[in-house]
Amino acid sequence: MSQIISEHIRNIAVVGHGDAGKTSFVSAALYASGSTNRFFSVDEGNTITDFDDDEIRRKISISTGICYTAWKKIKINILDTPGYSDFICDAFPALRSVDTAVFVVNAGAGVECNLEKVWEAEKDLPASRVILVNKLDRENTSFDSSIELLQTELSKRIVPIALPVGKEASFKGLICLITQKMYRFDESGSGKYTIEDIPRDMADDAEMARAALIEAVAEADDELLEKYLEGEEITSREIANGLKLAILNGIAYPAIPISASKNIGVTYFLDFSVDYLPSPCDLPHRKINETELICDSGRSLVAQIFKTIIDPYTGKISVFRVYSGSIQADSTVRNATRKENEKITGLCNLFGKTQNPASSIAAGDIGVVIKLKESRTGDTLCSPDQPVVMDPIEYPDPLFSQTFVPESKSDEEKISTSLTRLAEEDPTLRYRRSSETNELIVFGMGQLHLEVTHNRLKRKYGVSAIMKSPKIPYRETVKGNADVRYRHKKQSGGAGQFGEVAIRLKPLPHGEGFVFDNMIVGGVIPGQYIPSVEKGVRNTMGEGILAGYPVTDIKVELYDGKSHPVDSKDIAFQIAGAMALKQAFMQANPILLEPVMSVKIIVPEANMGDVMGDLASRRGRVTGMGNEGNKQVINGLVPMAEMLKFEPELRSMTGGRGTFSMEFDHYEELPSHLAESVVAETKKSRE
Ligand SMILES: Nc1nc2c(ncn2[C@@H]2O[C@H](COP(=O)(O)OP(=O)(O)OP(=O)(O)O)[C@@H](O)[C@H]2O)c(=O)[nH]1
Ligand SMILES: [Mg+2]
Repeated sequence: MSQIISEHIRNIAVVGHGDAGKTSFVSAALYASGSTNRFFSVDEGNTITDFDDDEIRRKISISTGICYTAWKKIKINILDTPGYSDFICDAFPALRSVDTAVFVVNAGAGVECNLEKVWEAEKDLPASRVILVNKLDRENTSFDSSIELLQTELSKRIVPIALPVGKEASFKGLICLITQKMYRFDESGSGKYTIEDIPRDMADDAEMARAALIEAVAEADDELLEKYLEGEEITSREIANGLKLAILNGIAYPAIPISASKNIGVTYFLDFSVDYLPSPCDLPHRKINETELICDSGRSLVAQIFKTIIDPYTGKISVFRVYSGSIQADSTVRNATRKENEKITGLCNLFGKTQNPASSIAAGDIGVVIKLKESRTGDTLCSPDQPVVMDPIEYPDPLFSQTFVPESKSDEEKISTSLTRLAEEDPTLRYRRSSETNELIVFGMGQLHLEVTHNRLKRKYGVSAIMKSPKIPYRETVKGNADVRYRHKKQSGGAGQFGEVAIRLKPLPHGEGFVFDNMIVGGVIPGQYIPSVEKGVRNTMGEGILAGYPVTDIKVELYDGKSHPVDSKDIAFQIAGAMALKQAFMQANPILLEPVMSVKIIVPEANMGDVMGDLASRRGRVTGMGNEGNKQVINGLVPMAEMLKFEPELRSMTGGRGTFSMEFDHYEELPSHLAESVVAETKKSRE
C-alpha cells in the first residue's frame, strides 16, 4: 500500500471466547476482500493469522495474529486475538491498540467465560464495540435468543442493526435495519451479496427491530431523540448519522448475525466498518501528562509497541501502533521508555507471517519494525524532541509451574537463553532457578501454555527437556533440644586429624534463621578453629539432614571441645562440627516445614460453596471473605504443595470464571504423616 491517509484507516481487534470463530471470521474477511485468493480455514490449518506450528496442530490461536485488508479504499487493520484461557492475556494489549473491539460470539454457546473476561477489560476496551453473532448456520442456534442473553449478561446497549434471513442450515442473508434492504449472500462462500427487498413475511419483525435501533441511537443524538419522541418519520440518513455518534461514544453496541465459515454477513460488516466505525482521527485525543496525541502524520511521533514476535529467521519483530506523527524507514527514533535511540531499518506491514515493506507508517496506523535492539513490548517510540512515555502494558503473574529438566549438557547450556527469547514474545511466560532446590522452574498461565512452551523450546531452539512437577522448597528444623559431644580423630598413617566439639542444639522461633553461639572459654578449642566448627555446621545445614532440605531456625551453642597440638586443623574441626550437628539434629525431634501461600480467589457467587469445600480438602483455611463487583472474594492460607494443581481445578469448578493470585506467606510444620513420605522419597532418590 502506498501513502495512507489516517482518515482511511480502521483498527479492529477481534476478541471473544475460544472456538467462537474469530480466526474463521478474519479468514472470511480476507478472502471476501481479495486479500487471499482462497478461503483458508482453521480446520485445514492454512489461515493467515494462525500460522504457528502449535496453532495449526491444535486448531486454536495462541498468539494475536496481525493482518490488514483494503475494503472500498479503506485500510482495515485486523488483530485476531486468542480466546483460549491460557492465551487470553494477548487480547488486552491488542484491544488497547485499536479503535474498535469486535466481539465474536458463538451463537450456540451463550455468554462464555473468556468473552465475559474481555468484556470486563474496562481499562483496555475502546468505547466502540461491535458484536458478531457467529455460527448461525448451525443447528440449535437463534440470533434472537443470543441477543437476549447478551443484553442481560453483558449490556443493554447491545442492539441489532441487522436480522438474519433463514435459520440454521438455511441461513442465507441479512436484513439491514438502516437501509431496509435484504442482502442475499452467495452460496459459494465468496462473501458477495445481492440486494433485494425485505421478504414480506419479515416486514413486521424488521419494523420492530428498526424501532429498537432508533431508540438506542437516539440516546446519542438530542435532535433525533426529539423527533423520535414526537413520533416523526426518521430517515435512513438520520439513523446512520446518529448510529455513528452512538458507536463513537459507546452508547450503542451494534450486533450483526453472521456465519464465518459460510461467509455470510462478513462483507456486510466490512461495509459497515467503512461507513460507521471510527477512524483513528475520530477519537478523542489521548493525553499523556500535558501532551495531547493528535492523529496527524505531520506532528511529532508517538507510537507504542504492543507486541513482540521473535522469528527464528528475521529476529525480533516489534508491532506498534502510531498515535501521533508517522514513522519513516531509515530514520532514528527515541525509545522514551528505555531512553535509547533506535534505528528504524526494516519497516513493514504485517500480513500474518508475511512482512510487506513500507516506506512509512502513518498516524493511526499499525505496523512493524524489524530488529530493534533495546525495545520491548510496552515501550514508547517517539521523536527525539517529544519524549513521552505511554502507560506500560501490564500482565498478570503466571501461577502454574513446572520444572524443566534439560536432557543433555548442551540442552542445559541453551535452555536459559532460549527461555529468555521465548519470554520476550510471551510476557506471561517466566522462569527462575530455585535457590532452594536448584531446579529450573517455568511459570505459565496453565498446563497447555507450558506444553506449548516445551514444544517451542524443541522446535525453535532445539532444546530438549523433561517437564515435571516442581519440588516443594521444604525446610528442616527441630522442636526439641539436644546436647552432643563429637570427636573426629584420624591418627593412623600420614598426617593426623583431630578435633572434638561439644554443642547444644536449640530451636529458634520461626523465621529467625540461624544463630551460632561461641561459648568456649580458656581456649579448649583454639580461636582459629572456631570458624571451622561454624563452617562445618553451616555446610551441613545447607545440605539438609532429615530429607535434604536446608535447615533453619536453630541455635548452636559451642560450649566445649578439645584440640591436639599437631593434628588439630581446620578440616578436622569442620568435620567435628558437621557430625555433631547431624547427631544433635536427629535427637532433637526434627521436623519439616512447608511453605504456605496467601491466596486470593475471585469466583462467581454460585461457585462459592464448591471452592470453599475444595480449599478445605487442600488443608487450606479461609481468613476472609468479601466481594469485588458481582464476584465473591475468598482470602485464605493454603500450603504451596496443595496449590500446584489448583489452576485447572478452579477452571473446571467455575467454568473458567474463577481467577486467583497467590504469594508466599510463611513456613509451617508439615504434618508428620506427610513428612514421612517426603523423607521416604528423598531416601529413594538418593539410593
Ligand atoms: N458451522 C460453523 N462453524 C464455524 C463457524 N465459524 C467457525 N467455525 C468453526 O469453529 C471452529 C473454531 O473456529 P476458529 O475460527 O478457530 O475459532 P477462534 O475463535 O479463532 O478460536 P481461538 O482462536 O482458539 O480462540 C473451527 O472448527 C471452525 O471451522 C461458523 O460460522 N459456522
Ligand atoms: Mg483463533
